[in-house]
Amino acid sequence: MVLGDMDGDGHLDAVTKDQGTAVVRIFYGDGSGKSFVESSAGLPNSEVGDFSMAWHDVGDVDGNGNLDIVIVSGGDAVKNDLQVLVR
Ligand SMILES: [Ca+2]
Ligand SMILES: [Ca+2]
Repeated sequence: MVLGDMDGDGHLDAVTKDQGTAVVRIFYGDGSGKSFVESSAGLPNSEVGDFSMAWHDVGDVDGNGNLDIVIVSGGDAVKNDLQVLVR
């Protein structure tokens, strides 16, 4: 899980992946630190591969001010795959 303000409302949100799958989910925080609302809206490519992801993080890759999700997939010792979900 990584934290970042994915929707720009000033409150931290949590970006997770399902255990054993390649599905990314965002849980939007309300600023209380106690309540999060799950949404996959804006993640049309969240199913990123047939193998489990090894690592994911958030950062503004394209410099537009919105955090993007960067995923490095693993599972094959020879081939790794880099995916960027640009927002
Ligand atoms: Ca937020
Ligand atoms: Ca961006």
